[in-house]
Amino acid sequence: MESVKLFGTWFSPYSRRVEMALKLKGVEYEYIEEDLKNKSPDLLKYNPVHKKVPLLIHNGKPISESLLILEYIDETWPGPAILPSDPYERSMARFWAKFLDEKCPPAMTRACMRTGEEQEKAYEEAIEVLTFLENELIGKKFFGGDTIGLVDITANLIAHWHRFFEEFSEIMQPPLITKEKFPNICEWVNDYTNCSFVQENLPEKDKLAQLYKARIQAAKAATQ
Ligand SMILES: N[C@@H](CCC(=O)N[C@@H](CS)C(=O)NCC(=O)O)C(=O)O
Repeated sequence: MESVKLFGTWFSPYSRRVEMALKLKGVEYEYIEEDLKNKSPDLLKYNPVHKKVPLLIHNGKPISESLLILEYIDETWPGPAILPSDPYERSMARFWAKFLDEKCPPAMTRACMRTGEEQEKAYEEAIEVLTFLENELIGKKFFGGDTIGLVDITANLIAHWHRFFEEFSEIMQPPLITKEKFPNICEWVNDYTNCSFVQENLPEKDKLAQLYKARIQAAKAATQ
């Protein structure tokens, strides 16, 4: 009997990516909610390098790092493909997924949470990053084409989490993601969040809003 365990945290866009991929493939799994302030012995044992969620344990074998887990899921279970089969398209999907991880969170969170010159610089960086993504969506419904793929799953932060940063960051004027500036991204957010397996795996709005409100206030208090 196959055993699939996922160690995650409800508010983590990284662990939600893995849940989306497992749901997309129809894989049954046991979900274990981690308290990141008091990490479980299993998390420390099976992810000793990073000590982070998500952590997938398949038949006793651990896999960490969300992008690697997504590829593992795609190669292990049948069902809708997460990565394209064409080698060039595969490498492009990996390129944009890596770009999203490396470039988006730093610029977008600093644009919402910092002040003064640092915030202005991060805002400009975030516009640049989002413009690349806007152009990637020209003529496409999803980053993956007609269906959701690796880049769409990776971009869940932009689709859901980002709006809470914007909402509670009074310093972010003008707003970052608008229909006027990024029409393709806004349409993508709508199509993406309307897919049932995505919707089922997004954290509850009010709970997430409270968490980010508290984080943004704490970040502001620390800089005053
Ligand atoms: N690069 C990792 C990032 C995962 C990550 O940052 N996880 C956070 C939760 S959102 C975590 O476990 N943090 C615990 C810590 O930093 O001690 C991935 O893609 O899986």
